[in-house]
Amino acid sequence: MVTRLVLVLGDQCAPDIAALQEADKASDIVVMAEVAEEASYVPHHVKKIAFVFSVMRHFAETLRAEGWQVTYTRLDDPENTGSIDGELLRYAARYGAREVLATEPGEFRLIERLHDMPLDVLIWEDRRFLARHDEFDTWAAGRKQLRMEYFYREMRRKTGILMDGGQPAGGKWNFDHDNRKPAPGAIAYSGPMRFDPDPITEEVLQLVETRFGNGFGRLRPFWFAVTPAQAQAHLARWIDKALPGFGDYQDAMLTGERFLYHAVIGQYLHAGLLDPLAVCQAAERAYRDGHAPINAVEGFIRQILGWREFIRGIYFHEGPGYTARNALGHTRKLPAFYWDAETDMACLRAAVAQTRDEAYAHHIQRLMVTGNFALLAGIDPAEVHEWYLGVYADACEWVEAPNTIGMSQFADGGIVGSKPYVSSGAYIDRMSDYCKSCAYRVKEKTGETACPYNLLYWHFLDRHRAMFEKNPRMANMYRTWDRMDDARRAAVLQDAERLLARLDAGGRI
Ligand code: FAD
Ligand code: DLZ
Ligand code: SF4
Repeated sequence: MVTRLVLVLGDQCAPDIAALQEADKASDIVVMAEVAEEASYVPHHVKKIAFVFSVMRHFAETLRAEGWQVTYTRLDDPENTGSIDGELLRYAARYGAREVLATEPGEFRLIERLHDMPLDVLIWEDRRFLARHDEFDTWAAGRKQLRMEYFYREMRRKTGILMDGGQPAGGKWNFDHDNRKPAPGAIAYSGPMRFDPDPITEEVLQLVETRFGNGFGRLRPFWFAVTPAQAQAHLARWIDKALPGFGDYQDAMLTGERFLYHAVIGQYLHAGLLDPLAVCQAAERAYRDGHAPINAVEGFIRQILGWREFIRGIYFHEGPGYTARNALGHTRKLPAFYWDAETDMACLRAAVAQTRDEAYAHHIQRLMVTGNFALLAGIDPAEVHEWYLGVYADACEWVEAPNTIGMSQFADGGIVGSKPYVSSGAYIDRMSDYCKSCAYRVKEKTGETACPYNLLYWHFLDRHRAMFEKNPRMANMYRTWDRMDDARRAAVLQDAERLLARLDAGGRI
């Protein structure tokens, strides 16, 4: 029998991944490889690297126990060629293989690399997603604007999730209106389930300490789930303890409460430890059993069935050039405080510090704190993209890029969002307790101690007037700006310029 190689990447550790479904256990050889290129093409958080390697090592053990032949390259293997294609070529030569079975990687960089190989590489679409590429493309064809809400309804109909005889459960498709409560006084959930490293993980942690000790982030305590059973236990506990509170406080931010009621499951879904449909079904059961209200359950399911699938559709629909887009022509360098949290802005300090410690920040921190500041300050979206792709444990390009380039930085010119997500400090003040402990004053609109978001907000609107003033969703903002007297407008712009000059000079902000 001819031996074929079966490639399983670090974010494809699911037992039913397409390439394994297509392979023959009796004759094919599974290739898994920890390689320097994947671990360093962006400055990954050390917890993320450890998570990927530990999940891979556990999955290789599972496959072996199921009777697969697995060749597993460790990062410190002296023969390691350092790249996925290098490892495939090495094993092809060793086993006399000509053919590689692969599941489509979640990044064009790697897809192109596989296509360029001097081997026959058969690539199957990743079947873990609920919408196939052709389904998304058919849905998108002929639409002037692609909006998540309509795509989400298709996904609800297709899966039957939260449907009652063709109608949406609870009588509405979307309960987002009920989900915008500001930060509560206290949180009745202690955060994600934490797992002590087992011997496999401990070995990985030591390797990461040795090889990436100077990398971004805190490695220990390392608490992520690294097996399907652990991820399942975490999910079950979250549904029990936190799902009922998810909807109400989805957009809230609280100092010292890094997770609030969020599920913290992105990395588990993407790696293959959790199945998205099963997660939605488990959440739906909590609603049907009366354990969680509809606004929480619908809000959560919309994130997975709606946003996650829609965002992936956009990535593959838009194609390889997407990450280079820069519709607003922003060129400023990413400030150093995105790496070291050395800033007097309490909101940014909290978001970056928890990113450094946990490789996690929730959606509103990513969108309205770190993302909002980068957009207002005119940071080069390619630098912003590289940062987000590196620092979060759940960052894979197919999901990170449309969120960063599109939703957060408006660098795609309005494909993901119909208007830029920009706000002054008032939004952060309403949704968090950060402003209370900040060196800046959120109520001040000009001057040395005025909140930087306030200054940069008007600067952004003013410098991009030609692009946005005709946008009906932004008309109010321009009306407010135009109603200010000339002297005040000039003072705001001058203070904003001064702030940006300080930023460019590397001064503390
Ligand atoms: P929850 O709030 O509990 O939601 C549950 C799940 O829904 C998430 O795990 C995720 O799988 C899905 N989901 C929610 N929002 C989105 C969304 N906007 N797009 C796609 N899926 C979503 N998400 C990533 O998975 N990887 C990324 O690299 C990533 N980068 C982002 C960058 C920026 C600038 C922004 C604004 C958002 C980004 N997101 C990314 C989306 C979102 O912030 C995260 O999915 C979420 O914070 C993960 O935390 P959670 O599991 O606690 O999410
Ligand atoms: C993220 C990541 C890292 C850090 N390391 C590896 C690795 O050593 N081997 C591997 O197969 N995959 C790794 N990954 C995940 C890949 O980068 C990911 O498959 C692609 O970026 C496509 O999403
Ligand atoms: Fe952030 Fe401005 Fe509030 Fe300070 S005052 S925490 S910079 S929003």
